[in-house]
Amino acid sequence: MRRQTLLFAALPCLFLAVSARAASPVSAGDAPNATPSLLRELDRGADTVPILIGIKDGTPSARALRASPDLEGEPERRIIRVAAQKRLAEELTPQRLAVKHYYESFSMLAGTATREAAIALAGRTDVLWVELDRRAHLLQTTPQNSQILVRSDQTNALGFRGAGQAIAVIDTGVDYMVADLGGAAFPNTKVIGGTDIADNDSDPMDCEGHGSSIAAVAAGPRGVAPDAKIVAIKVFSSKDATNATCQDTASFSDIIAGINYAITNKATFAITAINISLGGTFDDSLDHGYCDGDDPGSTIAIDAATAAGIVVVVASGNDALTNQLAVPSCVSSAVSVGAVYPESRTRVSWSDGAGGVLCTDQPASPDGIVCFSNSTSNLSLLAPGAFWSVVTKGGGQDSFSGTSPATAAVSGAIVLLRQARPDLSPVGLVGVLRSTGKGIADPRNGVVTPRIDTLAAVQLAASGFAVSPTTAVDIPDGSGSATATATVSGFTRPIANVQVWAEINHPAPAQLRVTLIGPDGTSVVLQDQTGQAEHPINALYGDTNATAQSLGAFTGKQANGTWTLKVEDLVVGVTGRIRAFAVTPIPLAERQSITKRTVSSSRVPRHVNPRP
Ligand SMILES: [Ca+2]
Ligand SMILES: [Ca+2]
Repeated sequence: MRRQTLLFAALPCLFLAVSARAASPVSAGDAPNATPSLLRELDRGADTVPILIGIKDGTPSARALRASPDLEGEPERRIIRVAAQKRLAEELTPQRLAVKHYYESFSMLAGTATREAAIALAGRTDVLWVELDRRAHLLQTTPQNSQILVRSDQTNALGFRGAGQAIAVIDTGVDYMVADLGGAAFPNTKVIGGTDIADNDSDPMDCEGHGSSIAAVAAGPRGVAPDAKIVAIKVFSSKDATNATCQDTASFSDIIAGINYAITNKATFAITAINISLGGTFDDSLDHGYCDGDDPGSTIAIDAATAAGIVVVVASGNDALTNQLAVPSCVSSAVSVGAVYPESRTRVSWSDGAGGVLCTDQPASPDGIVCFSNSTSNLSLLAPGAFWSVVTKGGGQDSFSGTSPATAAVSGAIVLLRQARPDLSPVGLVGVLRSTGKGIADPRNGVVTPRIDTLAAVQLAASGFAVSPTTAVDIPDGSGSATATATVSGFTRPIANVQVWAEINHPAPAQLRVTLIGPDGTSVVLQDQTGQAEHPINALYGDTNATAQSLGAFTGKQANGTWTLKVEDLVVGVTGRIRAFAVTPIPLAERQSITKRTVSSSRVPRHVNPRP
């Protein structure tokens, strides 16, 4: 059931686990027969519009003919209808109306009109109506449980579908001939670019199916960002010329070459995220925090991609480990992803890939962590990682499970959020997903990690989240302090509380004192010389992590201004750096405000609650 064979082995191996411009507004009076949707499109400033035109040609209406059918008269009506359509088209000339379809069976014409012609048509006495020729999306059946859990179906319905962005999938290739993934020769409308690094050719046809299913979870019609594009970067060698099977493993140098390709081609393909549902485990059972020192090659590559504005999303691995993540998901600048269930099952057992059972969940329930999902304190996010029903190589449907599809879901979520918040940096995008996610406790190790909620993420007000622009502040060893700052602006209400995301790559957090200082100088110690070696600080204080002193000191204060995270390393020997700092002010609840101020609800400023 789990795609285990290509998954984990020892470290050298890998697992697969409109443009708008100013235009004068158009009123219904200017274009009396225009439908509201066409008026809205014209108001947006469109130069040309695809339209359908209802024509009065003297023939009985479709409704009248349904009431009194007249089959004998139909050949004559066809001639009359098309003649009327052609007269109108000739009068307008192709410059003003480029005809797409004449319809002999309907009193209707389709084409693309200039703005001026569309308005003129909507005022003619021989035109019944003019409507916008809408674009149809593939009609989905009911959304699958994973989409419902992370609310990507609701997010998509708001128009956040990932248009204009691409996800680079570093994997086994992508079957671009499958209808859900473009259904045409490479490159096509879905798989817009890519390469085959492993076989050193330009054709990234999938040799396994894993990469195709990853692309489908991230950007397929039943995935998280159905309008996003895919850049297919193949890093597994095909065993034969027909790409029927892949080699079992890929090399890290090829994965790094894939990251290099994505950075080089970022602008060409508008790449927002790199998806790496691959990795290898450490060959020991020790606690491993961030592994920048263990894998400097991946670290340089992922740091560079992040600096170039690309979010690198990496699977945590499927080894049921509770004290380490797979390489390279353990790199501090990678966004590591673990798996939860999207639905209930009485009992689920997962294979170890060698004929045995790796682990069993009994029962499995929505938001329960899947027992194979690797976890430790530096895990970034959780997402659905079981029972994705998506297309695979060759076009069949697959039930796809693992931290691999969970990672693809996060790549899709990054793209949705980027569409809503083009202002956010890679770290900011991850920070919003973390701050708006639902905290899920891992019963195996007590680590609490946010499960993505795409709707809450896209609806978080810009004033309700501030992130530090710097992401690698060195902490002095043994004395002094390092600081990172985040500036809140436009937050109009007093705060009930504040939530802080702090990520500090340090091998011995017990050497650290971490303090939050508000805009007015109020300070609260978040963490004071506590923690465990090789368990770096990756905290959501005020949400999933407790604080040394109460955050209540900030209640009722104003949020606007500069917030400071101060980190002191009190013991000489080893040190580290601040990787991320963000502040999420939580407004006093509207109900409280109404009670206190007794104002009418319509006058209370509306805010999107960051934690609905
Ligand atoms: Ca190839
Ligand atoms: Ca130190």
